[in-house]
Amino acid sequence: MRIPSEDSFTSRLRSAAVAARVGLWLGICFGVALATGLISHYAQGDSQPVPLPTSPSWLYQVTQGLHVVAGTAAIPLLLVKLWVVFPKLFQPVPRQVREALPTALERGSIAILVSTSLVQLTTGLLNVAQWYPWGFSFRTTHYALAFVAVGALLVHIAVKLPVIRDALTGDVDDTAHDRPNARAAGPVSRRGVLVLAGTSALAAAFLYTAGTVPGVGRIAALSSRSRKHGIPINRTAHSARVVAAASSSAYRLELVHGATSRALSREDLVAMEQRTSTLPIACVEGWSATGEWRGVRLRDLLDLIDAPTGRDVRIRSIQTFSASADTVLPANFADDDRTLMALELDGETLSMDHGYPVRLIAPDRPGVMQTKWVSRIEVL
Ligand SMILES: Nc1nc2c(c(=O)[nH]1)N[C@H]1C(S)=C(S)[C@@H](COP(=O)(O)O)O[C@H]1N2
Ligand SMILES: [Mo]
Repeated sequence: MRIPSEDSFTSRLRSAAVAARVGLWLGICFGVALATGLISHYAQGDSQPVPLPTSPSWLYQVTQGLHVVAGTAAIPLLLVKLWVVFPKLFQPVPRQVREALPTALERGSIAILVSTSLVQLTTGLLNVAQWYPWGFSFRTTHYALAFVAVGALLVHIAVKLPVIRDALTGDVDDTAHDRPNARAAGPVSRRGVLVLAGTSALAAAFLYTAGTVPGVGRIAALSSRSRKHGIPINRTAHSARVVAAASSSAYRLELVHGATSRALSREDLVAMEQRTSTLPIACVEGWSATGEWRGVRLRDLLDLIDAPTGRDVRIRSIQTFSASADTVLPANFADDDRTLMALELDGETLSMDHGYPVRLIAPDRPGVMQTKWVSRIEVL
């Protein structure tokens, strides 16, 4: 088989004018994904030097929804962009060292950009589909690679800036930056390619993440989950192996503050003053759903063990092997009046899959840290 040369690609659709426009949209998607991703990563950290706000309660729902929508929309855009610039892969390497070095740097940065982007988008996509076929921590890897991708993207933009500026200010049918051979008309116009790229980006984002939009969750293709009380179930009690302990009459919720401690049965919790909070669960995987939760205010429980306000609180689950099993609830979340140890959801006893006997529900908190099957609350 003969390796093609740059000149063997003759379509005038593979042009700087198209690449720059699709690249601009892709850049916007990456920017949104980076900003919202940093928020999510920070919110999931063990401690936040600057505390995040608890209001509005839907803020994380919006930022994480945007994160997944931006990432999903980027997939068709990246595919179109790669198709458009594909001939560049076959550009001859300059002979002179003086020219070869910048070319090598530029191509190196593009190789890094393309490969990290593909890994980021693929692993993100699988994450939304709740399929984790790898052995590394998704969050750590996704976070680290984001910086590599953005670094390479900045180099790429800097190198191409003159062409980008020209292409974006000129007409889409302008041929100034075309390769001399790229003269053949395509099956559609350049505008047609852009419309196609834009519509598939929107369609992908919608189909894949419709779970974030109230009311249309049921048509979400891969992000669909089984539901009870209209709220998806991310991990069942059975797969978390908590059924026996959660349904046992020996279950107690332990409250610990230094030497002071209490152990409450579910009946003890039911006997306390019950409060209602309407709050969303906003999963890092993009879906979110709002429920009416009823249960005991966390602050009321902390008062039982004389915990002062302003203290972080460690929340443990009956479940032992999970990122959600042991997390820290920052002080401003613990003291918020809406933060509950929920016993009911939408007027019914909490189902086993939603965290029976009792679960944490706090405003503006990543879903992954809304601990189900809570067994212990410790003041730090
Ligand atoms: N103990 C425990 N709590 C957990 C989880 C878990 O796997 N184990 N999953 C978390 C995740 S990722 C989300 S999005 C929410 C989902 O809550 P739901 O299943 O009631 O909708 O619970 C969180 N709490
Ligand atoms: Mo989640």
